Amino acid sequence: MRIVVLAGGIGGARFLRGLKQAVPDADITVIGNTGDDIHLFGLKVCPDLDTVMYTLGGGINEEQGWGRADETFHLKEELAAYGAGPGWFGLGDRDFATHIVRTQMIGAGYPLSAVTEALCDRWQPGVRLIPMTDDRVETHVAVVADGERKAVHFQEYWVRLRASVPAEAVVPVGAEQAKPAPGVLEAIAAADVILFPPSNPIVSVGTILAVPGIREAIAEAGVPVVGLSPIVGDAPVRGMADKVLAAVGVESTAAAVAEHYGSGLLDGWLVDTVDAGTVERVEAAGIRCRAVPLMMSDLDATARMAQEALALAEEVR
Ligand code: GDP
Ligand code: FO1
Ligand code: CA
Repeated sequence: MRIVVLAGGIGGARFLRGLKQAVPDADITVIGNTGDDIHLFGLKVCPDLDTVMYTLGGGINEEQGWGRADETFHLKEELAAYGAGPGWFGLGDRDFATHIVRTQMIGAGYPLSAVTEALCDRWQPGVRLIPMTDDRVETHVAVVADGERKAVHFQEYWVRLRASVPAEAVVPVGAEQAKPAPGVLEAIAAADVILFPPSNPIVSVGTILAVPGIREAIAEAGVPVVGLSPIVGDAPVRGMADKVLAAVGVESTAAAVAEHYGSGLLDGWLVDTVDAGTVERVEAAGIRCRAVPLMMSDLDATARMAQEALALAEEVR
């Protein structure tokens, strides 16, 4: 079975671990969000691609959900001693090596998709990981801080400001001009099923869908498209989805997120059992909906979520 998954970072990566356990023989292609990417110290950092690669490859810091296990921060401390910032972004020594290799290869002329493939040669994530685009896309968030309206990089909004100020708009800068990376549209066209993991619907899946051609290819693939809600009990399980949903005028409920994707894109939607009361509302929007446990508390629970998503895909096929 050929499965295509549109993934952000932690939510996407953890779901993928469960999916791999649920269907070990599946041929899984992951289209990764690159809107979170940031250039720091002359290096290109791709948090969501790295989170997927490290999580599936066994190198992730499990408690944190991002960055490397067994990490140290000597380089960051040395940079800070020179006054070289930003100090608010925690790049570890082991992680730095990834960004150095990536930046070196990009400088040598390789596209990000080829670089990601090379990095995955080491990590062997057991899926084909493709960035949504080889072009530069950066999510910016419009905020009002100190009485002034300004746009900040998504990482600055999330990591430096801790999403403590309201987001007024979310803009995937560069997305309109971006082209899907080689292999993205081909994987979608060849898929037997397309899954939206419980990733952020705005700054993860939404950014991938903002690359011209990707949304259209999914809608036209003619195969079941099934998503799992990242919103449980009217709040994100972790992260700032509520803040960025508010910025686009979508309430933080599992049903509203399904409606935001819409029946033109989604065929099936899983909500958590605590949100069973919203199943009818989602179905009224033309999207088949089931309530099942959606907490990725351990690998087995996550594998069951993946099984439920695939079962729903068969129902709507
Ligand atoms: P990020 O790029 O690291 O923010 O990760 P993603 O975009 O892939 O996923 C973030 C989303 O995952 C958040 O909106 C969370 O609510 C959701 N999430 C995290 N853990 C769980 C879980 O156990 N169950 C569900 N349903 N959603 C989760
Ligand atoms: N998240 C943080 O909350 N603080 C950090 O200092 C931080 C550093 C960091 C470095 C590399 C990397 O791949 C991810 C990192 N993240 C950090 C996570 C990153 O902000 C993610 O993009 C968000 O969690 C949302 O996707
Ligand atoms: Ca992300």
